[in-house]
Amino acid sequence: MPSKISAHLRDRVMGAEAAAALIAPGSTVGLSGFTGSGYPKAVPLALAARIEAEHALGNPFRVRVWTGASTGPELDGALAKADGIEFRLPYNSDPIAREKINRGEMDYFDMHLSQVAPMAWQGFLGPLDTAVIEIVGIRDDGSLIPSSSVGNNKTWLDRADQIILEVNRWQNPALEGMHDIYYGTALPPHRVPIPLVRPDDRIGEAYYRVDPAKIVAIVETDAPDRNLPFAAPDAAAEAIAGHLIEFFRHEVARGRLPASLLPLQSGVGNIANAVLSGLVAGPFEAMTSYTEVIQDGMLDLLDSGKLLMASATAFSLSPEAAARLNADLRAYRDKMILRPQEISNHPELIRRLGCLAMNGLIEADIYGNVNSTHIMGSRIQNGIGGSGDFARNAYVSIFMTPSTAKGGAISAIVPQASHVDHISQDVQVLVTEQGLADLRGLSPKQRAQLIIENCAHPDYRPALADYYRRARLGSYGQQTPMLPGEALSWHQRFLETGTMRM
Ligand code: 0RQ
Repeated sequence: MPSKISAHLRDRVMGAEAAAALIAPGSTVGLSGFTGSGYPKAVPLALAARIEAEHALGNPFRVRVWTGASTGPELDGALAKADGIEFRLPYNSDPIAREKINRGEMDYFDMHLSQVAPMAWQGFLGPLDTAVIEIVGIRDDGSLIPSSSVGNNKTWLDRADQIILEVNRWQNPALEGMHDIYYGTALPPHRVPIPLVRPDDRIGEAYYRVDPAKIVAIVETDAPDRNLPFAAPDAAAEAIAGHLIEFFRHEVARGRLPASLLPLQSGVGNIANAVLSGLVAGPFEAMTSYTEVIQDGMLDLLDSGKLLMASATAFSLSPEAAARLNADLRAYRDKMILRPQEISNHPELIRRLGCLAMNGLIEADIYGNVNSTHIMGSRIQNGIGGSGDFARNAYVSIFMTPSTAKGGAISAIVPQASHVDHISQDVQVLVTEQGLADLRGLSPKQRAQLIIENCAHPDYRPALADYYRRARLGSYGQQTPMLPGEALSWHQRFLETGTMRM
């Protein structure tokens, strides 16, 4: 099937190499892509090849990369491997880029996803030279049909000096009409309320607007999204899902949640996906979702009829789920809305809708400060992503994790978090396979007792209780008792011996 490209732009169709040649060394490139969907698949590869060729000649060539969130091996992987990324924002999960960042060879600004587009508009991030955006097609009126993620595409198209489009035939034409691109954002002092009051409200347009004069290249592609398999839920994930469903049931019984719950936000990772699958068997009906990505568990929930609709900015599916979705996209289309990430993650909307935020973590301390990003305080895993947008503004902010990592050598509950993404005020419920700690309304000392008793692994519980008891005796202050010389000793022990165990 030929690509859908309006006739008046056909003269700008070219190969990926010719398009990549239009990107200058040292320039800033804003690319589409969010959790492995909707990213350009040909131009970044061609750019990486060009960078490698220039490096072989001894010529410096790196670019600054802005995206929606994580992308795929053809983008972050290839450019990082070519040593072609000088600076990157926001969320990254590519292993090669992660390695470069952790070796100090690539600068990375890990920022709240809702803030990327506004900050670009505010001029805080500097100028944007080129946008490289995957789309499904170009309509006769010049508007663009969005692909499987929206991310920051609207902003990159608006802000960039020049635009390269990748029209991907692999993407399902039935995506057309699924998107809701809101053009009502403005800079202070001209901001007005965003008129979205239900997760299924449509407040924008189904297409991107674009200035045709800025389109310098159109590249046709036919390549799949990076769809990674999810691990089948293990016993820990199932236990976490069980505790959470019991908590929701209790909240409904107390009249603190409606029987259909409130719009669900579910984070990235296997645990979050397992919780969604757990809700398929749970007692709640007529649920909705206002979240960042639609993952396998969300599709299962839609199929079960228990979830009425899902609003997000991107798909994040396993290959099987992507095939299932694509085979029947028209049937799903009325139940899904993809929006710009500044809207899917907007604090105003998350607070208004009263989202139930459920996110994974790396470690939490006994007071409920959460580290989502840095292993042993310094090595980046992925990034804060949208977890901060949702956690601070949620109706209930829930974090969940297995109580240990690396085969039990690491306790996910520690005396002090080695890095803090979410302060204790933004962490209201903590869940591990051991149990759930409802921290709402509790003082730091009350939180510590509950977290140690309910969430810590039995192998680490006595040592945590002992630390806390001694901190109560020897701390400088008694609001949040701590022993500064010992608080990070568990991490130091791991670095020296390979385990946090005594
Ligand atoms: O490493 O792959 O090398 O074994 O971290 O851990 O257990 O697979 O967990 O997939 O649920 O991800 C926080 C990373 C959890 C994710 C995080 C190691 C562990 C493994 C992954 P290996 P798991 P998950 C909001 C959602 C931030 C962004 C966000 C994340 C790897 O949830 O990136 O929330 N969150 N966005 O071994 C050392 C520890 C560890 C540890 C785990 N304590 N110490 N290593 N690991 N805990 C936006 C949306 O709505 C999408």
